[in-house]
Amino acid sequence: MIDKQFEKEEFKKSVKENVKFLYRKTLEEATQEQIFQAVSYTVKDVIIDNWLKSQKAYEKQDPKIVYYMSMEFLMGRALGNNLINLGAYGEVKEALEELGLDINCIEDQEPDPALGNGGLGRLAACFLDSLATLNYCAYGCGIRYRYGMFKQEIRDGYQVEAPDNWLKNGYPFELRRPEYAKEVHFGGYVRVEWDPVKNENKFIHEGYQAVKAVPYDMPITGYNNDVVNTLRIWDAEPIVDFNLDSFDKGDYHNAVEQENLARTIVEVLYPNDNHMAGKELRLKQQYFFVSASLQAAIAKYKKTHDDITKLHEKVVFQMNDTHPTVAVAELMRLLMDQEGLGWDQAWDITTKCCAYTNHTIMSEALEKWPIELFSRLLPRVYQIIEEINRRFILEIQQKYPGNFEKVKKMAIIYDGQVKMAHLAIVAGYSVNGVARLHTEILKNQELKDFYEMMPEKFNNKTNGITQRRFLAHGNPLLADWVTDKIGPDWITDLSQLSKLKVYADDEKALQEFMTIKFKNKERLAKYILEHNGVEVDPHSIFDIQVKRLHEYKRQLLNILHVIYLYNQIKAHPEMDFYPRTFIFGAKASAAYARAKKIIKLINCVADVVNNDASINGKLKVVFIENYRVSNAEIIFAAADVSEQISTASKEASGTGNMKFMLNGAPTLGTMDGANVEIVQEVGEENAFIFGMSSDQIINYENNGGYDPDFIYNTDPEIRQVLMQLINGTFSSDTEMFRDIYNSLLDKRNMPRPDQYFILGDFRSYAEAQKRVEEAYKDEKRWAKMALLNTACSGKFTSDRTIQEYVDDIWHLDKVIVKEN
Ligand code: GL9
Repeated sequence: MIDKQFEKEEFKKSVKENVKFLYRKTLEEATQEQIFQAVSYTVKDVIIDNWLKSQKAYEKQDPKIVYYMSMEFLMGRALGNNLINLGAYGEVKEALEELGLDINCIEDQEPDPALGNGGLGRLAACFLDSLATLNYCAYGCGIRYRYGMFKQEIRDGYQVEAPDNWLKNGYPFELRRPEYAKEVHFGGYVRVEWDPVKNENKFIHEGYQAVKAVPYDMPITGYNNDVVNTLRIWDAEPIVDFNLDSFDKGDYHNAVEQENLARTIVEVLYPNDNHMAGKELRLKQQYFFVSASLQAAIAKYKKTHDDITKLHEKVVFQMNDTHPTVAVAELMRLLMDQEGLGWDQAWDITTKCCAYTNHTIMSEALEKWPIELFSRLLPRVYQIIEEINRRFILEIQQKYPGNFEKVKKMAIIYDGQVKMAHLAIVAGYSVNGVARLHTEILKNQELKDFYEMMPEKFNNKTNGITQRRFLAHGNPLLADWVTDKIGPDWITDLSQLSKLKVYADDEKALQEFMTIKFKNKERLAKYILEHNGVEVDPHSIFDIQVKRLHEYKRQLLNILHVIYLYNQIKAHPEMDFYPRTFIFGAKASAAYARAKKIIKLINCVADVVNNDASINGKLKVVFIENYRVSNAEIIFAAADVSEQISTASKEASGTGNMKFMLNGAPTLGTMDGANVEIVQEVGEENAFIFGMSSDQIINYENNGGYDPDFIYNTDPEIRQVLMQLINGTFSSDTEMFRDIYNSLLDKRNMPRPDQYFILGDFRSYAEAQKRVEEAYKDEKRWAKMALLNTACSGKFTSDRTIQEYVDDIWHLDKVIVKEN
């Protein structure tokens, strides 16, 4: 099963040779970073053989290809994951040990490629892993940002952003492919010319600025099947020849601008989560990678097929949120202006090739571009969108004669803006949400009009996560235990985990399970001590909330509850209280002032609580700096409680919730996103559910009647907690948290005070937390709950999600690469 290249002796030899070849050093002289590079090159060698083999198999079998178009791929480190999927992790670990090296230290040398913000980008990464593992031919298409998600430092309790220069030492797992470079054009104007031969107008784009898109390919290894797919991310380079040319022509200004465009376009990932910044450069990024990816896909298709009108038989473009939906118009442009098709034919193909996934109902995330900006930047593409819009409005009027409200609500271009979601729904043949509840809300609320007009397009695909990274790699102790109990098939068939249910009352098994949890808690405690300088007790309950910082995710509810507990312990020192460690990890968007203040609040509360000797260490608060994929793996493995406490209806799915569950942490959560399905799988008695339902929340939002002020005035304990935000308890500057306080109570808040119903859910949350404590005190009961969470998490593998996409949307063919 293990590839020959991973014979230990050969592997060791190869690493030594690479160190010599790359750095002219012996192993003893090389730094850990250099050894990481050498090890990675050895692994890449093996991967490249499989990559070539996969390519050959694809050429021979000619399968349909999915292009997963995404502005974000939050890949995390590649070395360990590749070793897992090659079935060589154990072998390599031993080989390195024999060389006197620790595989964990070597893995730690790798930069954590963070070309994504959060759930949406990580989902894309999990999908690529599952596609390769399930033997499907797939390309990820994205951007090779010079700087990924910023590094977060906490200074004096504040978030400080530092650039993430992930390419500084060179990235061993990427391959530059200049032979596949494409040109992308911006600005200029469209000249219309009569074509007397074809008897129709020709549209000629002129006076534009051009950028060269150069692809870098990263290998995506499947699990133990020799499949290697490709993540193709595009870099921008100036077009040198054109430059000199225009310089000769005296067009110096334009030449410089073009250089600048190439330099700035892929410079940095926008660090926004569920929020649209509306910056011109962002639209440039979108068009840049979409145009290059589509050109490459068409060129690849044409190499082996001569009928472009059958493109949809071999190609599907999945648009990850609205970010790449300009693809619809760009594909029309390429089919008409480059391939010479007429409108109707081009539209027929486009609407059979494009599908759209919606990832949020947060209104501030909806992408809308001013027509002034759009038409200036992409004049020909804008023209095409105008025509798509004109034809769509005719359809609306035909279906709903005289109903101008419908046109107003559904048009693609309205109020001087291009609405990208509308474009995606009109042109896409599939529109999916990412959890059952989310899809229902789309159908019945947010996208109701579209659902009524085209119900056949709408479908649900509940998100999933890859167990290869989040169990096999992140939690080796539990992975080995599971394999010991039920065999190794769970690695590619997570439904196997249900076989663990027979151990739910087996005391020995429960003990083993909790011993592993304890060891993982010790591992995290060590990490926290090393990185935060805080000592935490692995015997305490590890209660963890890690995710992007956003008001709707309600980290504020969590920390206000911590303050409430602190008050309780201080007021009743004799009170029975099980020691608890509240762990947070979250990046706030650099421009999201209130989110950053909440980070400061968490750290200020931590300062007070952690240093108050009078509470005997019963309560600890830790903010883990720079939460990212690599430390997430350690964090999930160590969790006792999974905090999933978003305002019901707001979290489209969540995927962290699934990673906690897989690792044996019960959910403390609202009936939101995929939590609903988690509870269905594990049973309500093995989760801690609280808070208002999405119906209640939506009802308040539509009809009013929510009054946080009343709660504040009638619940003295809540009132005390809120007063402490502004009376100097956690900061000598009493104005420090005024904005947070006001956000909950000030009537001038739009659309209303306490927009996310924190006070409304507070009591219910506190009561659920009490139930957590009671359950945890009963060791056997808790162990059973924890084990059942792992045992019931089979549904939430991204393998299941991908198979559903394949069956219902993509219709891909399986490809065999590994001969037996
Ligand atoms: C998100 C949703 O907020 C999550 O609930 C969902 O699990 C993921 C994946 O479907 O998508 N939508 C969204 O805009 N983000 C999500 O995480 N944010 C980013 O990561 C940019």
